[in-house]
Amino acid sequence: MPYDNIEITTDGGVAIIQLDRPKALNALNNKMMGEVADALTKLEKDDNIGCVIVTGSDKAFAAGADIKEMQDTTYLYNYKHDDFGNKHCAIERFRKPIIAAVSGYALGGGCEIAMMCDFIIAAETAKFGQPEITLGVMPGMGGTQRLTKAVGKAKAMDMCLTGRMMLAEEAERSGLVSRVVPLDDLMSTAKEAAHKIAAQSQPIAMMTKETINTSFDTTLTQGIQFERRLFHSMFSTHDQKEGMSAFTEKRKPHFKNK
Ligand code: DAK
Repeated sequence: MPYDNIEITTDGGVAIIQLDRPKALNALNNKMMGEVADALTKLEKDDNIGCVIVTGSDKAFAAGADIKEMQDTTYLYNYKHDDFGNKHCAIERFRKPIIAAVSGYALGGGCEIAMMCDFIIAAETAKFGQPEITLGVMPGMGGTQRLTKAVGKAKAMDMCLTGRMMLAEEAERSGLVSRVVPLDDLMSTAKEAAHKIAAQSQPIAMMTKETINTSFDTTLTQGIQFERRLFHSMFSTHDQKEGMSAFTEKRKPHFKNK
């Protein structure tokens, strides 16, 4: 899969999407977002892939949307085309587990893309921020909503209104990231987590992700009902029988994704 702005590598059941515009600190332009969307569409169809990692460089996960590309666009252009909007939805819509491995700047759209992933593993060098207000705009890919749900109103208001950055330690304390590790350990930690996920039953992992995400859009009662229905449905799978048999037989399960 040759792309100009991202690199894809696979390692067993894990695919890594590396954002690769180093001269612009991985600023997200239309082409890059199109490539990410295309890659995710293919990875979702690829039965061998059970988990995806999105990462950047040591210096920048992504320093936001490409300001130079968007500065002269107009309201009508953005409203009619919504290129960026449609493309970023590929990450939101991706149904398999997806992890963001963040080092350096994750700003603006970069922070928003990381938050679209299922969880974020951060290097000690990570810096998160929604500095759009300093450009005369505000977050436009879900930042006002996802950041608030992740870190609460006080910190979301603080970050979006002042544009300040949050370092890795504060991000972990606030619930934005699941783990912070030394930079040298970032990719090995992310890969270990991704391999662990890819070794599980794919449909069960997808249903688990879908169920957790449902909690953001529904009442507790409806969410619990949704969980119970999917839980019941899991007993129609081979992998439930295999997982429980393996436990009682004291062996490793061999999931078949069915
Ligand atoms: N866009 C374009 N170029 C960028 C960039 C960006 N976001 N960030 C950095 N670069 C470029 C710089 O212009 C510079 O290029 P040259 O001048 O060398 O050609 C190169 O990357 C290196 O950057 P610096 O020289 O500035 O590096 P420093 O280490 O001094 O500073 C920095 C690093 C990350 C603190 C700084 O670069 C910075 O403040 N960058 C901008 C951060 C930012 O404001 N990000 C938010 C962007 S707005 C939408 C929805 C959402 C969005 C857009 C559309 N729709 C639904 C349509 C999202 C908007 C945003 O994300």
